[in-house]
Amino acid sequence: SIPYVVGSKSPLAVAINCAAKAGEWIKSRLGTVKELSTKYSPQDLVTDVDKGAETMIRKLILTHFPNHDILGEEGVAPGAAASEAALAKAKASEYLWIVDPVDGTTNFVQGFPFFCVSIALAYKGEVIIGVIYDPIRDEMFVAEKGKGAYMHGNPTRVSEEKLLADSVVAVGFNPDRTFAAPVNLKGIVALSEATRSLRAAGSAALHLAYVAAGRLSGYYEVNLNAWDSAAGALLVRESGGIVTDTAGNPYDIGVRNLVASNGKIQRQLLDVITAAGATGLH
Ligand code: 2AM
Ligand code: CA
Ligand code: CA
Ligand code: CA
Repeated sequence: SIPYVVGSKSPLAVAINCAAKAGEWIKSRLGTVKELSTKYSPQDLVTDVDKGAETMIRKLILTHFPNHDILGEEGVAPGAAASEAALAKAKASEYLWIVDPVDGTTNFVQGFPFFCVSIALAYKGEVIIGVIYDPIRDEMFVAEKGKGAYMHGNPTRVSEEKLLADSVVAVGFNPDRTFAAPVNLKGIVALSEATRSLRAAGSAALHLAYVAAGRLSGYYEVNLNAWDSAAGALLVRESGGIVTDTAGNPYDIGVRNLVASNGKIQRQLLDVITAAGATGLH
């Protein structure tokens, strides 16, 4: 069992509460965003809603767990170097909350209804809780390490597909036009030929929740950050699936090039990505 302070509110309850509250607020702000800024590239959007939701989540976590650390996307300076530095520091934490207040900001801004709140808790670097909330469909995906994954009380289960050729797989279009995107695109082309069909709906975390729930059989994206993947990776594993980096190493919060699946097609996915020269940068 999880060694948290006896007598405190359970971290799972706090994570669910944070995701529900932030998600509801985010939904209420749909269509209201007037001020858009970009972070390190024109593809990298941030809004007052991303920042407001992260502040809301931080406050709520610290009310219950004042000694815990928080790694949130909007609390980190833009760019890979700052993210790496924050992650290195975070790995030294005992309890670390990993928060993506809005995963799918471009969708949120467009009014395209596919975005979520992603909250994970790691203990000494290992993810023990993962919660992903889609406020549009009111779907709350939760996982606790060793205890399974659920959506509204029902266990989630990965798909049964054995062949990549029969599988629907999600991918992400990496926005970094200078180096990551060209590699990423080679993988996408190869997978478009090897799968039944591809989807790219613009939220890494929600794609992972869909792999956990068996709505997709796999997922591939390069150059992710811990806040995109931490909660979703636990959901997939606790639903019977597998998450690795593009070289096949098991998931940890430092993995940037991610392959997730129902397990049965993992080797086939890795082989196609490797043959395409699309394992990304290490
Ligand atoms: P975000 O909406 O939280 O920014 C889409 O392929 C996925 O990539 C989304 O989960 C999105 O998360 C993420 N993403 C967007 N911009 C990114 C960037 N500049 N670097 C890495 N990931 C990014
Ligand atoms: Ca972002
Ligand atoms: Ca994200
Ligand atoms: Ca985000």
